[in-house]
Amino acid sequence: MSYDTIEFLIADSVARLTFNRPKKLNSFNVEMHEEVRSVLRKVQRDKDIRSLLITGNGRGFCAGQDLSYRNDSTDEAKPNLGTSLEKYYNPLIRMLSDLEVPVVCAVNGVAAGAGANIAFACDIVVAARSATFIQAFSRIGLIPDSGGTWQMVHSMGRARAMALAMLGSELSAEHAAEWGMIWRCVDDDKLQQEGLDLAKHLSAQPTQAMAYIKRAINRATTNSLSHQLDTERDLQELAGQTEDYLEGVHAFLEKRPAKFVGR
Ligand code: T3D
Repeated sequence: MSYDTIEFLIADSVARLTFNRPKKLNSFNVEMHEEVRSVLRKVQRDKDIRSLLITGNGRGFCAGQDLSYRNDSTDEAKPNLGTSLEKYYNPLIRMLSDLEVPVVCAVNGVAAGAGANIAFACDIVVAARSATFIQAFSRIGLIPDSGGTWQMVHSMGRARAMALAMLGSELSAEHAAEWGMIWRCVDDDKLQQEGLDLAKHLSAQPTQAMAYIKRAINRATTNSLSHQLDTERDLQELAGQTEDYLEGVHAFLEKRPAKFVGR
């Protein structure tokens, strides 16, 4: 299938989604939302896909909402941005967070507005050293959305979150890594290989355990310790019933590398 606003490839159990509106710094219009949603559904359904890599074409990763589609608003006919979030951005963030395969994000350039928060919603984020993250919302009279307020407060703390949101200042990839927003940054020319290597590595891991790890870590941000212990018990019970757990134990005892099948 071909797409107008994205590229989508599957090879060796790794799906690769590339935002592809480079002249607009890969900002989102409705068509792009629909295409992205359709491939995320495919990733969720297709049990042969065991990891997802997201990146962008051109010099930007994603500049959030395409503002040229907001240009015709007048005092009489303002777009309802709550509806836009409910219909497009919130389902996208929920899908990324609920996907049962690891999602690697390779941030190739500026990630602004919802674009930054889409990156932060992925599971392992690597960024090119020259990439920047900008909560650009306040620059146009909006508040961070697409989970940005939640992600920032949980990862970098209230003081930094408040300043970034209010000032709309650029956060360098290096600071994003230091502040716990992303896994790490790498030299620009190493980024795509690094992202692909991570996605390939993850696609050979025990996929069910990856899904349970994701669920446990995501729940830990809001659960009490007691509740989290229950969550770990329930998910460990499920992990212990997988073929991959048996394989992992056998491989360890036989002193050989494990060959996980994702079940
Ligand atoms: O509306 C709703 O549905 C609610 C949901 C909102 C979610 C949001 O994401 S709101 C926030 C929207 N995004 C922004 O406010 C960011 C806008 N972009 C920028 O501030 C800057 O472009 C950047 C800081 C990201 C990068 O700056 P710079 O100087 O490197 O690039 P540039 O020259 O500004 O942009 C390059 C081109 O991309 C340019 O087009 P041109 O002049 O070469 O034809 C620019 O207009 C275009 N572009 C960049 N971002 C957007 C965009 N076009 C439309 N929408 C964009 N968001």
